[in-house]
Amino acid sequence: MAKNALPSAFENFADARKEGFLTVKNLKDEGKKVVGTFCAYTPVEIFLAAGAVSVGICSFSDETIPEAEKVLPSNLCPLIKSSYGFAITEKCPYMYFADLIVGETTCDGKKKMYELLGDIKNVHVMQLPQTQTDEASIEMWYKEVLALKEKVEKEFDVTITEDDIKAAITIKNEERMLLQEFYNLSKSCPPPITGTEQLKVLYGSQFKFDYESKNKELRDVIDKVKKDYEDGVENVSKSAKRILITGCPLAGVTEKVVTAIEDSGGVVVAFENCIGVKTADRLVDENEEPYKAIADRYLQIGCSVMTPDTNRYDLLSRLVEEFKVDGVVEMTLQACHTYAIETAQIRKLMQDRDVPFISVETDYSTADVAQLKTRLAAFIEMLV
Ligand code: BJ8
Repeated sequence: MAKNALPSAFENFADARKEGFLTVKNLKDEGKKVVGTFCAYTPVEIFLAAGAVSVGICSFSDETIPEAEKVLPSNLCPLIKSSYGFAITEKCPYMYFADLIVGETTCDGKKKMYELLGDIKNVHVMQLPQTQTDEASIEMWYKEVLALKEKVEKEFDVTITEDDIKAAITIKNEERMLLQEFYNLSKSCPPPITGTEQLKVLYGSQFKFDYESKNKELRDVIDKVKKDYEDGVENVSKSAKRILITGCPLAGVTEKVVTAIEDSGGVVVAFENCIGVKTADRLVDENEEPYKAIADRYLQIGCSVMTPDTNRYDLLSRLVEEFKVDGVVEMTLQACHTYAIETAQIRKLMQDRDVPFISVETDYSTADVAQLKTRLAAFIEMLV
């Protein structure tokens, strides 16, 4: 079996977050505005249309949690503590450079943290409805999207024209279609790449701020992976068990879950989490009124903060079929009540489809690496 050498374009994504620090600093020096975002519900087309750079500032390391715990309760989701910790310690360059931070009323922990963050940073909070189908929620979110446009125009002293917003929708849709094409490569049996490799591109692509060159790099990586596969290069064993990961956002230290799976005879073929399929699956309708189309698209993202979370269930049902998964691993972060409670519904959903399911709870420490490995190895071992 020939071993696949990682295409060079692939490696371009591996250190994108770190390399992006300097890029953002340079962009700031050139006078660009920077917007920090926390959630998949944030309509980034508005920042793009305003000529600003947007960057995800959710943090995935335990480095600043002790500082955060001087203010926040220790029994709180590590993503919230870590992100707040990076803000107060000024250790995250993206957070530091952000002229504006946009959050949404998603879970209780995040929305209360934004109030504290507002004391030290320029924070705008969008009121996110908790349901996705009733007219009042749809109308409310549309108004929130329009309010964000006005806020950005005022803050950055720009006017977003109809052409600006339409161009932003088009280029962001292009990125989504390329990401779809990329992760859909793993529908093949065996998949052409490991989950660790897939994650590098999905996560790294968030930290590339020039959309034209990013989309070109995505095109390159897709073409190279495809060509290697067609040439018979086998990067993943045919016997590897095909795993879908769902649950809380996964990156940084929580990649320990992916490592545990892939060191135990599994291969992650799909990430349903934020940074994975759920953020790229739906396009903004380019034939509708732009802000209505943006509002409609974002509100339909499946996340446990919604009640009921039907779109997550529908997406998961589709993905387990399309990616021919052998098992589903859910990762929840400690003290994330919405995902932890929804585990019961996801377990039932998978039982009804005869798909083996396991849920693991973790945090941003490395103390549970061995325990995760034991549990996930046992899960993969029993997959037929
Ligand atoms: S769309 S997943 S990014 S809300 S912060 S809910 S882990 S307790 S991040 Fe999220 Fe938007 Fe949904 Fe995605 Fe739980 Fe922690 Fe809250 Fe969290």
